Amino acid sequence: MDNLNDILEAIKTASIQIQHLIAHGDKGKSEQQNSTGDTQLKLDIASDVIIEDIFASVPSIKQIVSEEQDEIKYLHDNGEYLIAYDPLDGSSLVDVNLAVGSIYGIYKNDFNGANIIASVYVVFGPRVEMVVCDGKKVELFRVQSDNSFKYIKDLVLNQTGKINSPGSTQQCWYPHHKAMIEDMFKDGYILSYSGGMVPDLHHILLNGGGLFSYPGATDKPKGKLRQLFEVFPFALIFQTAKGDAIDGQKSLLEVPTTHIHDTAPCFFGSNKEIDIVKKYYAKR
Ligand code: FDP
Repeated sequence: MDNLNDILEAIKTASIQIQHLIAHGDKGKSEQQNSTGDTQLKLDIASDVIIEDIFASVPSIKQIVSEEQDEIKYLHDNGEYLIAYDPLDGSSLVDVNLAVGSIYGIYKNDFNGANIIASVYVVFGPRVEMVVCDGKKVELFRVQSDNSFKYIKDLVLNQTGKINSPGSTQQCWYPHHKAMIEDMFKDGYILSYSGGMVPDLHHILLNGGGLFSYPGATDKPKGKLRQLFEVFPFALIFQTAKGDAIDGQKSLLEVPTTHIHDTAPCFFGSNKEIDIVKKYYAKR
């Protein structure tokens, strides 16, 4: 990750500022909506400004695009990296004091799944933790009392796990999806779903396995989670951690992107659970 070190340092600096903002900043709603139509919280906007200001001083960054904005921004002509980020995923959970996170996908040449080369996410929970993936390994770091990030361990998934984390509105699930989730519970899987993608996926990674799903459904046939900011960064992490990430059949990193805010149905998990998804989705 050597040539990405400046970016990693920038993310660390931004994360410490965002941590302070979450703890002490204004939690109210703004007057603005983002391009997906969500009313932005003042925390979303302030986190976005923190990250953009810090990335603006990193010469290796060519372009950035934020989940909170409509357009790609051009930073440094000679930069090599393109970064798509969600400054504060699950921000509405701050009000009820649940964990939230920031997600960063680092791309080369173009924003699409085939070009993602690294990803980082930061969980703001009882502790602040950062997970870094360079496509070869997945490393966990934890923020210390002096705001430094201490390496804890590499994250590797087992072949199977216990957690089932099923997203989207149940009454909108297609029958094959409903059958799959119900059969998994009958087989002994345990429900875990906080409504924040970052802590929900972090839980599976730290527990060594399970399944997180946000499927296509009758209300949202292409799912809800955004490819560039949420889906591809976690797909790289799950694949590198010896699990997998699919859209129901194929690898999520093969899903084409035609617009920066495109979404995709998505399934992240350990290998046994991803095989279960393939089996039920082949039957549909
Ligand atoms: P949120 O809308 O609260 O920002 O990215 C969107 C996200 O949260 C994910 O973090 C989370 O997994 C998902 O939406 C939750 O969606 P549902 O409310 O439909 O369960």
